[in-house]
Amino acid sequence: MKIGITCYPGVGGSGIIATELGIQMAKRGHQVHFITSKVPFRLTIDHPNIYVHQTDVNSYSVFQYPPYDITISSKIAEVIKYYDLDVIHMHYAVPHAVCGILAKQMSGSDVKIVTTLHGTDITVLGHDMTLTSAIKFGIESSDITTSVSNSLKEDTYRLIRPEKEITTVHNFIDENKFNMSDKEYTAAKLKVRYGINEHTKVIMHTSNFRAIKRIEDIIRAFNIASSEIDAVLVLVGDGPEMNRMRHLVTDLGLTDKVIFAGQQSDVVRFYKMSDCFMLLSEQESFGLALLEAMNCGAVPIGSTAGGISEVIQHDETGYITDVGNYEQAARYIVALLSNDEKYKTMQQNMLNEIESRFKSESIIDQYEDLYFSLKEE
Ligand code: GMT
Repeated sequence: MKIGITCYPGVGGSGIIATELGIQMAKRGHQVHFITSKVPFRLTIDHPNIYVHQTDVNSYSVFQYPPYDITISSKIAEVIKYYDLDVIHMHYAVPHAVCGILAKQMSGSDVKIVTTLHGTDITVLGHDMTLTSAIKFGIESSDITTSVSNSLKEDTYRLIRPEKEITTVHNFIDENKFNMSDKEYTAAKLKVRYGINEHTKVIMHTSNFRAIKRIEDIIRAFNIASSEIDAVLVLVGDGPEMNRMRHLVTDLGLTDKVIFAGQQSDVVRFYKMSDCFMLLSEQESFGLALLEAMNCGAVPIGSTAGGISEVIQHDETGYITDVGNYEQAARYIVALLSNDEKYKTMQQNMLNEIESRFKSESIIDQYEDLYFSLKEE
């Protein structure tokens, strides 16, 4: 099939899923066209079935805002027409599903539209009444709408009330990249680089440092737990909360135990160095970083937000804490990292769970079946 993909190309789970799906579809013999404002950051392979169409958004001074949505719609329309695409897969209802619908009309083609909801479009923008109509329109006018978790699907029905079936297709990871191979060696090397002792436990978090990630809770939980266990906290990424978090770490007297590693292009090394991965967000449709970290052997502690409990089975493959309850999170850190036997059991359960529920091949099959079902219509 000929498939167009539009996503936000920067660092972020939705762009990663869109890119990885495109790569895997290309490997399965489909022709894949990325239509984006930049080359997606995880698109690091060169494959004859992959085409990248980049749009430049003009910012003429007469326009108050750069016309991203119209520009990308116009580009999608060109690609639909020129390559006679069968399907366009839009990541996010707003703006991309709406752009896809506009592009289809501009192109005059019968191209089918698949839209995947990733979270921010619903759980954050869904509360903004000025966008509700656009989100609903994007969902209802797509031929197929998918959601990355059951929780996000339920939130979408509750907040947007679309008259449309939504299919859950969970996120997945590239197991060739995120895995346990060379874990000990990679960890040892990176520990030396960061001055971390060989036997010190490593707790990690990575995100875009937005307030909804509640990194403060992670730092406060670590502060309590670190009085009982020998551990460091490694924070990877950057964003609006960075400054506040640096101050908090200083105020708590934790500068020797918290490492701000900043934005990293190769985050796998950090997952492999980690014993535990924390994601205590107040909203999280899925938490792709959890899955990446887990397959690299880091046992997770997550919050009850959104789809996190579809990824972690409490007390079996990790722990789940109530949003905001950092004291509870601290108890779980200690329970996990002070009992080697329990840790090993959980780690093994976690690896088995990913293999049985989130195997990339079976998730990609689900998307491919959806594409094929549209071709047969
Ligand atoms: O987590 C973010 O803030 C980034 C955001 C994005 O646009 O990439 O992530 C969303 O999509 C990911 C891929 O489906 C999910 O794993 C994240 O949970 C989701 N983020 C939120 O729901 C806040």
